[in-house]
Amino acid sequence: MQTKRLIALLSFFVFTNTSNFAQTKFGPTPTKEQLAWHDKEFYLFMHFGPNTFTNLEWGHGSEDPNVFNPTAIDCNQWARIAKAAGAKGIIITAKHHDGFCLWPSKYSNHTVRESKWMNGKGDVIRLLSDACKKEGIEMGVYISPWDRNHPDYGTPKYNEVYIQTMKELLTGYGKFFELWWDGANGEGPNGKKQVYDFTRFKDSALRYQPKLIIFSDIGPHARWIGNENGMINETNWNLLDTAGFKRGEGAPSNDTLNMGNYNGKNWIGAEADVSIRKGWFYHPGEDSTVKSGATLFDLYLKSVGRGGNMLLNVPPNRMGLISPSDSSALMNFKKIRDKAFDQNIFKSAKIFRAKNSIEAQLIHATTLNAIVLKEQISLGQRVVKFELWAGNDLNTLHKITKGTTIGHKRILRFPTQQLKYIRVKVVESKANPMISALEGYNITGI
Ligand code: FUL
Repeated sequence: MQTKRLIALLSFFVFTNTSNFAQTKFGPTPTKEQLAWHDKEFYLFMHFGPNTFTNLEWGHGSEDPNVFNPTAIDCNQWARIAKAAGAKGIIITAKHHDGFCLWPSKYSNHTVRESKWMNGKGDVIRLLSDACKKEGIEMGVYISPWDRNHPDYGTPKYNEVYIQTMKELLTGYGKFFELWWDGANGEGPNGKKQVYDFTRFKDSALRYQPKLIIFSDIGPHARWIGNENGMINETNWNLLDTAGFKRGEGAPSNDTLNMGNYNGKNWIGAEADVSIRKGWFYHPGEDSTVKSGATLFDLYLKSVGRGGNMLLNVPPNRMGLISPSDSSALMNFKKIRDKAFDQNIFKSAKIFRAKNSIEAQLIHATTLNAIVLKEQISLGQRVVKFELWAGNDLNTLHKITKGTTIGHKRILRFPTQQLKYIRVKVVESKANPMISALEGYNITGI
């Protein structure tokens, strides 16, 4: 027994450092901007516009601009709440499908300028970008390609209008971290058919803001997860094949979007969008549907905890404020996250690395029920399958649980137990596993 133990220990000491392994990239890797985007993990989405006042989810584009009339708008409140909730930014519907622009666009007659709000002198995008800068959080814009108002929609001219519209936003308000393209087009069989020039859209957007992350069904930088419930598959490859696919109807299957492609040719991380309420826009009748902090935490585990980002929609109400029920759910969510990940039990543990494993050795057996793993994704995503072995004697470790991909972050929970030795064995990997973090937690009360 003693000899076996010695050999086991020695083999760990030989490989106590990843620098023993080749630091070469494997397969597609993220850009610098994508790496920074992965690290954001959690940010807010805000759907706001005429629908907020008309109780619709998809406005027709023929609404009287005067319906848009928030009585006490305070974008500082939005940004303050986002910051306090630990969100790294806010992405707003600058233009949703109804075509209404939350800024006074020169390229539309359906904007805040045509409304009575602030005597037509208001600009929500300006207010929000000032507020985000003040709070030190980032901002992104949702500019719906589908436009039910613009007279040029359905003709080649619209592509130019769309580019000019993007240009106004991307050059007039400072840096945005993300541009959001949804895939919806509900015109139906007899509706207008727009042939979008997405290649020009992408090239133009990146000319105006080269560091932008562009989100859509198929990226190019971040992808939809194939559902709006905020849940990513436990197996989540940041890789996607996009050749031959389109946004919207021609997109890869929802299952593929939910888990990526094992051998995908492009690095396109998963962003899980979900609303704190039933709908995307605020509706007074949905006040009772606000998700609790505990439900949001569960979604966090199923998005950020599965290597993706969480984009949580918190729609401002008719006053132009985040409702108290929504902000208190957000604060609870933050409290739960902070408590869960406050104490990394492995902080003072000895960490041993071998070629295909990483192990934490604690001084005493300690109660725990979760681990957090990270892969060094700058070198590519590699781990296919791993197992968690643990116990209180190195010779009799038992298998506690298992997982598949890791990527940016994997949070794995298991039944609460007292453990001294915790070993993550990579049982399948595309190349040398590059695990950059192993943390241990005891998550209680949730
Ligand atoms: C979809 C839109 O059709 C919904 O209205 C909402 O904006 C959602 C986030 O994206 O494509």
